[in-house]
Amino acid sequence: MGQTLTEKILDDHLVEGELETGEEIGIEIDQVLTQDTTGTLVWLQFEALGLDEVQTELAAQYCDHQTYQFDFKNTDDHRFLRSAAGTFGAYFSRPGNGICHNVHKENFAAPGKTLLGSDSHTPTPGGLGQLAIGSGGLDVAVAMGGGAYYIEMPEVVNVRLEGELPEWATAKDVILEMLRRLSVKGGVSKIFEYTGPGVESLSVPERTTITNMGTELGATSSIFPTDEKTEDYLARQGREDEYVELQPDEDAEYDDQLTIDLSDLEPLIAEPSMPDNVVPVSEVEGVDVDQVMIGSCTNGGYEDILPAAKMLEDRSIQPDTEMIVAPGSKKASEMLAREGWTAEMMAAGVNYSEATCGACIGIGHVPGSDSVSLRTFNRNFEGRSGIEDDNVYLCSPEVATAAAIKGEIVDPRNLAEELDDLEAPGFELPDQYEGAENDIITPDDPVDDDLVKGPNIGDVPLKDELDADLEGEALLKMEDNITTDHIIPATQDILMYRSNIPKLSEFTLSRVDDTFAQRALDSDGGFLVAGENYGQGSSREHAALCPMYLGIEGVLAQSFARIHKANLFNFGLLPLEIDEADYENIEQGDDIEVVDDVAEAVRSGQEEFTVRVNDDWELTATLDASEREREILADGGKLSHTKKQADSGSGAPADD
Ligand code: MIC
Ligand code: SF4
Repeated sequence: MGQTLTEKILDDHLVEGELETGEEIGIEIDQVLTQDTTGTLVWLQFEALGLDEVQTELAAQYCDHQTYQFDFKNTDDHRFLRSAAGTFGAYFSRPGNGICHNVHKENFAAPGKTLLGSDSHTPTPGGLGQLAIGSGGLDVAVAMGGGAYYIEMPEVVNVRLEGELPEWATAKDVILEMLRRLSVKGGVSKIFEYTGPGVESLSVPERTTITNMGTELGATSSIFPTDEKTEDYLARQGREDEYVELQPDEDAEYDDQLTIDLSDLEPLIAEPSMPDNVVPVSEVEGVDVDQVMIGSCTNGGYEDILPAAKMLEDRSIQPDTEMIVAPGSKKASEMLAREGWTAEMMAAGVNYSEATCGACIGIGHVPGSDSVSLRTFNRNFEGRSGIEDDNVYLCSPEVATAAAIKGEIVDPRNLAEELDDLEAPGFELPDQYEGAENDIITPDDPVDDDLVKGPNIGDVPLKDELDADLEGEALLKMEDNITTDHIIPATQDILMYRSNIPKLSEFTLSRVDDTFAQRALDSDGGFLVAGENYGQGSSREHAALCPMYLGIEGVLAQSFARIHKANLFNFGLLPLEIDEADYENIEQGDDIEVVDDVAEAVRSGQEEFTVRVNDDWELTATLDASEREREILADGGKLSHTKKQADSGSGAPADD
């Protein structure tokens, strides 16, 4: 039987298990990436594991999320990260050089290689045939030390693309269409493999917009085959020697298939406040727009900003609409500046920013109260922009720019009719991607060779082994689709404590209930209760580590998002699945007791657990975990587990 492209790459990297859907597999990781807000924990854990040198072919540390350095704590984090990259042997991308996914795509992404990153949008280079997966930081630290990365073998879904995009429809509309059809839960435990005749009509940057935002489907990854377009793109990046031809076998068998006819697509938009609230732009025409932002790892590339700049040439944006352009990389920014496009945008009224994530997580350009913001980003979770009752829409650069020109949401096809000299802009790839040559420090020529830790950088807390008895209050009951932005928000006031867990923990779930952290600290243990898809969104392991620090023992949820569930295991929190009726019956404040000898039951492979509520009624909860995950959980998390293994001589840290 033929293999899918995903299976081919996994097969090449398989160190444990078999490629059977749902079975746990261990794979070798070729490249890792990390960034400034998850990276400090990655290196602190790398150090705590006793590791002293990067073992993967390549490791890259980016400084991209908080590059304005409003507080010395951010600057200290960046200095620590530079020192860790120098000490342990990673590339270091300086603050302001751009968003990890954009800079990685330009400099390092390579077809056929595996990439693990402590950021949920790590799958971006799937657009050039790399199998890239997002994870918690501890998994990255272990992989960087040479250990395998473990996942459940996902279903591989064939997304067959036919036809070609019509004018004004873009790659963003392809992924918005996927979200419209499948929802933010639709990709959990799946890898989307794009095939079919429509693939060749899409450039590599367009493909990476699709693979980037596959994360919003909850997917493990998304990937495209490679072809002349991939080879050409790598050549323009000066890396043609890294091209490898990769195609699925003709008789490859997929777990599922869907078809998108590109020629049927039209400009789409995700309404507030979930990326799957997708409707045609024409349905929401006329909504007044206060702010327009172009940027992020989804649509902040040279190829995304160029169409916007062309649309703005010799035009002005509306005086009551602000437009901000934040390029995804300094290279893109430098090229646009050299070609004169930055000046065109500025002349039109654009506020031009440095290359950073920034506003995507509410750092800078926070929308005004009761206002509408149109962004080319990937997430519009409520409050993520920095203000609670926000109205953030997600769309393509073309739709965003049309709104800035008109001052209201408008289908760009209608605007083109109205303005008669507005044409669908399109874009050409540059002959050579050039610029920002001074912004990557290589491991061969590091700046520092010793760790530099500022006063805000603390140790990573450890948890004790799992107890036999688990009992406590249901401290918080939450609804469906709770994001890691709810659990630990990433706005500047909170983000600056990412390396200081005791302080950061004070903000745990504050966006849901600001009394939670103190109540958790005051109680002796306790549980969280949630609906479907608990922990979707960001990969931040702080969303498991902080509840652990506060003494939370476990989470009872209808279902979990993939990365967050792995993080719960990594920090020793019991993730139990419950059904909808039991979820409805549990009240916040109820007394929860897991009846069995929990430590023993977890180790022995028990799947069903009896949970007694208020000493009054019982429910059955399920633990879906591999043998390896059970051992990690019982040992109090992956750090304790790995140390224990090393101490007992049953394996070096990297063997985990
Ligand atoms: C995000 O988009 O939410 C982030 C900020 O990039 C996170 C990482 C983090 O929380 O630091 C992600 O996507 O994993
Ligand atoms: Fe940065 Fe936003 Fe991309 Fe996350 S989603 S990496 S915050 S640009």
